[in-house]
Amino acid sequence: MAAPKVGIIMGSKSDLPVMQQAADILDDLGVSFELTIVSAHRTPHRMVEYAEGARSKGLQVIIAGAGGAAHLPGMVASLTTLPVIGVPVKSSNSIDGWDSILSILQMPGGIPVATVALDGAKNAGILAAEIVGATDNSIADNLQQYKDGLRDKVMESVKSLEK
Ligand code: RP5
Repeated sequence: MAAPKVGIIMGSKSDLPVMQQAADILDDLGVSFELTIVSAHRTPHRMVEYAEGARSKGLQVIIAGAGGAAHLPGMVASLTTLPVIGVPVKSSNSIDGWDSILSILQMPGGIPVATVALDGAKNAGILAAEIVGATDNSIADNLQQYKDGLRDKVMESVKSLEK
C-alpha cells in the first residue's frame, strides 16, 4: 500500500456518509489517502498532534469536514503549512448548514481554508487530487480522463437531444 498523500479527517462518525465521497473519488483517481475522526472540541490534543505530524508523515493535503461550529478545518490550517480543504457538513437542520459554511469559510487573513460547497466532499477529493497531481503526472493523467468522461457525458446528452 502506498503511503497516504491525502489525509481525510472529520469531526464525528456522523460526518462519514458525506466524507466517504472524498474517499471514493480519491480511490477512483488513484490517490492514496488515510481517513479518521479528529474532533476540534472533543479531542483537541489529538487535533494538534494530527496537524503537526501531517507533513512529516508524507501527507500533501488535508481534507477536513465538520458541521455546526465547524472549527476543525480552520484550526488544522493554523497548525500546518499543508493546504487544507474544508468541507462544511450539514449536520443539523436548524439553520440549513449555514453554521457549518460560515464557520469554515470566514477565516482570518493569513490562514486560508479552501472551502467547498455544503456536503461537497466529492469536490474536495477532486481538488486534493489536483493539488497532488500538480507534481504527479500519473494522477494528472487520471484527472484528465475523469474530466474527459464528464465532457463525453454532456456531449452524449447533446447528441441525443439534437438528433
Ligand atoms: C461536529 O458536530 C461534527 O463534525 C458533526 O458534524 C456534528 C455532530 O456531531 P455528533 O453529535 O454527531 O458527534 O463536531
